[in-house]
Amino acid sequence: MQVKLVAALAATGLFMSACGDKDAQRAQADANAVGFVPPSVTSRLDFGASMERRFRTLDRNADDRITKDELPAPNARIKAFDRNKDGIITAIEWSEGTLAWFDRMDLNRDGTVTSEERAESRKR
Ligand SMILES: [Ca+2]
Ligand SMILES: [Ca+2]
Repeated sequence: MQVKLVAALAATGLFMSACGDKDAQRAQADANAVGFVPPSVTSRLDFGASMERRFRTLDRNADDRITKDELPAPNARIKAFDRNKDGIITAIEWSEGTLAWFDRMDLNRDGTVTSEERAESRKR
């Protein structure tokens, strides 16, 4: 009797969590469909750190420079980081460029970029 009850509860639990997953998946699919991005706040430090990781990923031969062959696709924003226009983005050009980009998005200059600021800067 006891065992049966536990099994029944476990089965119910499994059933419910399966349902929950489905609901979450559907919610995610709906969100993707309308291009919804959950509200977020990004600090300058976090942004810098994630851009640093991005640089390391792009710099496949780890020579602290992103060369044309390391760029996934022609990208106007990344090209603009190349201040001396030698076709190579150095680690310094990258960090200055990405932080300047962050500062342009940080409309109220409080050191964080909210999803609203991000959306607003995309419109400009
Ligand atoms: Ca490189
Ligand atoms: Ca350069």
